[in-house]
Amino acid sequence: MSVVHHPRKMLVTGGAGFIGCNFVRQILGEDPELEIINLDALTYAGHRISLEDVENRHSSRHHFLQGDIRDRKLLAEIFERHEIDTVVHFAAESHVDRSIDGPLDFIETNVMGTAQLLEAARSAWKGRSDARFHHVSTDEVFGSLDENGFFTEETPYDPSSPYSASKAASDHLVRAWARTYGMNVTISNCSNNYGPYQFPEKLIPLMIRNAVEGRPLPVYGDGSNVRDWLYVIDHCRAIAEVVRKGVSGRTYNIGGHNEMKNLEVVEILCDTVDALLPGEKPRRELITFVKDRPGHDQRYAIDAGRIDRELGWTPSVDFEKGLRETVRWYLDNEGWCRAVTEENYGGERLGQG
Ligand code: NAD
Ligand code: TDX
Repeated sequence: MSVVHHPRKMLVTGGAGFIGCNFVRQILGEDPELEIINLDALTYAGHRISLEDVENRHSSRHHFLQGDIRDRKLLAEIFERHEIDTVVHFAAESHVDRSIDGPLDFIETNVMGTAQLLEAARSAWKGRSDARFHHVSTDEVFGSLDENGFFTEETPYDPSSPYSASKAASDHLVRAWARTYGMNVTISNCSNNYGPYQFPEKLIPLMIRNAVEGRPLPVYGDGSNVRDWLYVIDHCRAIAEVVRKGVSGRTYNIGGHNEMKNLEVVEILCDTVDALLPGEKPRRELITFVKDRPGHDQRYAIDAGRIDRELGWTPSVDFEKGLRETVRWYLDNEGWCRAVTEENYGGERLGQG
């Protein structure tokens, strides 16, 4: 049934990570009546510094709590004390390469953590239909495409990596809680995000950083793998639409209409860095082909027709513009990059199995 949902007390999990911090910043700016409890364990990927401006600007409506989604007692206290009416669940281990090196953390957080959160919501909400649980997921649950076709909401699940298998499991749990307990849930599966505050282990920020510092740009395999790039601000707008207007029990695919081979992405990045920060040699010379990722999905492409038809959402930021903004943001925020990586990531290759 289509009923507009008005979030008032929102529990955001993983709101100190890349997409979560952008979401919190955006939705608090848009909705002056919304209050957010931001629960994040601050793993290597989550940093308070990504929320500095949010905490200054919205101190009365943004409450940060450091804690783990697997901590059921903490969750119960949060639901009770803050009278949560909406959950937007981002918290996850999110990097495919790390899931190849150490899959169990992914099962713990992505599967068990989601189950704990669902149970906490079920027990606090007791069948309320006006409280909503939104689960943020990925197109990687659908596996890999060859050169044809798109993932729709009906595409069968066929995950390849421990990361995508754990996200697939969490999607199934959310649907099961809707069918079995009547919980009001929505799910979104989106393509690769890029933009400000992304931890520099992922392709785009890693390449920007390496290009700026004159280090090799490691392209896996022959660089022909295709991803559909979505600007994080567009993604956050889509999530807000689904939370407010999505049909209970329904899944929405979110994509950028922007398929590109990895090698092309890296080349455009090199040219963008060259234009904004001219160097002695073209950065394309730093491109280095390296051993492929085990189980590397060849192509992802999203059919985002449902969210367009039903909720009127389409991506608005074109890739070259989004990438320019992103490169500029990383150039202007080298201090952020240093702060989030200094203790735990030096740009080394991850995920060789
Ligand atoms: P991220 O790794 O940048 O952030 C994840 C956040 O979750 C971090 O702040 C981390 O501290 C927190 N966290 C991890 N384990 C936790 C735990 N046990 N308890 C509480 N907090 C915990 O990830 P992201 O890129 O912002 O992704 C957010 C969500 O979106 C994830 O669920 C991911 O699967 C999904 N997603 C991401 C992309 C993408 O391109 N980045 C694409 C599709 C879907
Ligand atoms: O150094 C690299 N070289 C390279 O060629 C890295 C880090 C990646 N790659 C390739 C692998 C992928 O084909 O670039 C592509 C993008 O890689 P990632 O940035 O690691 O993203 P991906 O594996 O596609 O997963 C991302 O999108 C879906 C997010 O990390 C997931 O959280 C999300 O669910």
